[in-house]
Amino acid sequence: MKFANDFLFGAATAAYQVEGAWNQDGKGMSNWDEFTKIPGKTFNGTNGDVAADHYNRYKEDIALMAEMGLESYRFSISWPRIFPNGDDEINPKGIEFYNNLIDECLKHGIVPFVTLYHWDLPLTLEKEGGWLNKKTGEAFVNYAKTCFEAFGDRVKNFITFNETVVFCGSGYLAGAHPPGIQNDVKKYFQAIHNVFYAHACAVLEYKKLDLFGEIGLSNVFSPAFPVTDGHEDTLAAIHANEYGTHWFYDPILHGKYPEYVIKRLEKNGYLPDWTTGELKTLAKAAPLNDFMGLNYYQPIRVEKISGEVEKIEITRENSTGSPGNPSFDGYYRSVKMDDKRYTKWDWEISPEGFLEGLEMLKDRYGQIKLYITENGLGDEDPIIDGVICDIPRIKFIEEHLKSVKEAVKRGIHIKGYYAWSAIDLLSWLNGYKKQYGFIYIDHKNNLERKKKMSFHWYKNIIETRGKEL
Ligand code: 8VR
Repeated sequence: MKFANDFLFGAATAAYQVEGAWNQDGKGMSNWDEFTKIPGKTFNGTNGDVAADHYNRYKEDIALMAEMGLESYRFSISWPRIFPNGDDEINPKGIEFYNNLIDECLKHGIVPFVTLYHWDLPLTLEKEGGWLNKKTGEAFVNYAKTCFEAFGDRVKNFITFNETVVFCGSGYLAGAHPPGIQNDVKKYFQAIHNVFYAHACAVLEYKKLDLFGEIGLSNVFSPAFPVTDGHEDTLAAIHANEYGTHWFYDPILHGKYPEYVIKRLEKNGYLPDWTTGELKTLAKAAPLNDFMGLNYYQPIRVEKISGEVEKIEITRENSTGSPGNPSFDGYYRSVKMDDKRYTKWDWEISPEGFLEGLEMLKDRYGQIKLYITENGLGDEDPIIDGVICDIPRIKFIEEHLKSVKEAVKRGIHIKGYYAWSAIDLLSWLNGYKKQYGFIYIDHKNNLERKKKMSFHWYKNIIETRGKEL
């Protein structure tokens, strides 16, 4: 079986991680421009000031993507490039840059797939309370509308938000992302709701414009599985899926939050402040949502915690996806298992968990249109005689594409696959050490681009539409 001709083989990036040019052409400061300069927050103090300098070298990069045969490029727009202060004045140079980037993609027959919010919030808005302030949501909708009007004639796929669980969880529970707040559960749930309400409003605005494209959101997809089939661990997995998956998918796809979680949040005083009007808007926007983007890296394995709740010691390392943390309410703990495979950063490698998770999603949400908007392997790629031998990455993507193929065969509606990442880029907290790309960036040699082994491999997969998988 081959992948259908309208299935998109793509790759992704995010503005802060690739663009650099942090203060070029009138761009405003983002929360990340500030946060990465605080000592101890990132690996070796790395930041995105220059990153891969994609802002200045996008033509070269798109040409390489075209050479690889890429059918679609998922990138994000930097909000502070468009609105340096978050709202009020538009920066025409920002609009111009993304017009050029989009046109460059189209020139090469690459479908631009645009994320509006991949975590770089205008600093002015962060200072006024960030996602806890409902004004940020209003500013987002204005920014989104500006993008729809400026780019919506050529961009037919918009993702509003990338991984709400990560920027809210890392921002208000782990303190590892801006605004760097730790263990504030109430704020965590409030921020998530404000984001989802902004998403719903943006969807409604988009539909008003009749641009005949599609709009959706990208969520982390990390299905939870119990470590044993015992009753307690099974309960732990139900609990984890309710808080980690349903809480993030239900409001988008069903237009309401899951009862199970609402009840518990009410009891603990964590329920967000929301209005009936906001809840109605979620319900109104849900059926207009065209697709769901899934960022799949790993499942989580969980066990029920019995007895005393352990204190969560948050470090930069354990806040970025590796197992070992109890849930914030001390109900379950994520664990590393002896019989599973892990990356160098302790992320589990599980194409089986991917497939099983996709079945779980189908059971709950039915036949919704899905895009795999991220999937990939973070590694330190060996260079042997000048060749970047990223064989583990090839293996990783191959195994996961096989799961996608099998899912499609079973009737799951997946319309595209975006490897994370198109080119090597800045990892938010792990610097340039953790690589994901098909294209290597030589930081010692003027950011020169080099094709990795996976570049050639992916080119062949695309050319043959995954026939051999
Ligand atoms: C996703 C994010 C993306 C990347 C990839 C890989 C990190 C990284 C944490 O959660 O959307 O921006 O972020 O995962 O991992 O290393 O930068």
